[in-house]
Amino acid sequence: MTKQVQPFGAARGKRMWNVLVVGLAIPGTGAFVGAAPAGQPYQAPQATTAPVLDGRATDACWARAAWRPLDQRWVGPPAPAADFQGRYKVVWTPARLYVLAEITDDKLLDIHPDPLDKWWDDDCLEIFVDPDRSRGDHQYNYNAWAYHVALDGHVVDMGRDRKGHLFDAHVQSRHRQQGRVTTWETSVALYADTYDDQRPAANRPLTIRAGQPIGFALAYCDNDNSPERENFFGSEVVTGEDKNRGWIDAGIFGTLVPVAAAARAPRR
Ligand SMILES: [Ca+2]
Ligand SMILES: [Ca+2]
Ligand SMILES: [Ca+2]
Ligand SMILES: [Ca+2]
Repeated sequence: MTKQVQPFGAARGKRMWNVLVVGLAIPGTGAFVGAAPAGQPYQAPQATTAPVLDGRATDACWARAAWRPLDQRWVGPPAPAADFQGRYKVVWTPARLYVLAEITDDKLLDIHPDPLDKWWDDDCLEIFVDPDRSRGDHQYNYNAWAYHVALDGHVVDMGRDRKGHLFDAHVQSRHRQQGRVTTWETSVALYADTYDDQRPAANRPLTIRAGQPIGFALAYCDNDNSPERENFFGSEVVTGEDKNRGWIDAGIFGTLVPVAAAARAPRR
C-alpha cells in the first residue's frame, strides 16, 4: 500500500525557509493565534445558531472560537508563507461539528477529476475525527475518520475493504477564494465505530454533547505544480521520523472539548 507515502524531494523549485516563518506570519487579526497552543485540548464553543456554509466567516459563532494554527509539517520540505499558511476554528451543535479553515495557498490544484483517484495528491482539507476519543488504529476501520475534503466538494476516506470511498453525506463544505486566501466552511457529522458501510443509509450520526471529548485534527494537502502533493501540514505535533500517521493512527489526534453555550439569564 503506497497511499500517502511521499518522497521529501517532491517539491521541486521550493525555497528552503525556516518553518518559523509559517507560524509567525499569519495574516488577519491574529488575536487568538497562540492563545490555544497545539497539545492543549481545543475548547469548541457551542453555536446557538449554526453557521451558514458559504465560505464567509461572518457568522456570529465564529467570533467566539479561538484560532489554532496548521503549522506542523507532516510531509514535504519547509515552505515559504506565500506557499502555505493555515489556521482553523471549530464550533458545534448537537448534530454537527463545524470547521472553519483559513488557508493561504498560492495555487489551487485539482488534477485528478475522479474523486477516488489519488485524492490526497490534489489540494484538499483533511478533517480527522475520533468521535469517542478512543485513539488507536483506524486505517481500514471506522474507529476514527480521515475525511479528505476536495475542492469539488467530494469527501473520501478508506473503507474496510482498503479502498477509498465517498462519504459526501458525512461532510459538507463550501470554500471561497480571495487572492491567495481560501476560506473553507465545513460541517461534519460524527459516526460511531460500528458504522455499517453495507447499509450507509441505516447509520445515524452521533449526538455531540458538551464536555464529551472528541479526537480531532486538521490538515491540508498542498500541491501546486507536482504529480504528487508537495506538502502536508497538520495541526498536531507528531514525534518520530514518519509524521504522516494521521490516516492510520488516531493516537496522534488532538482533543476537542465541546463547551456548552452560556445559559441565558432568566426573564424577569
Ligand atoms: Ca458562513
Ligand atoms: Ca501552495
Ligand atoms: Ca474511536
Ligand atoms: Ca496548492
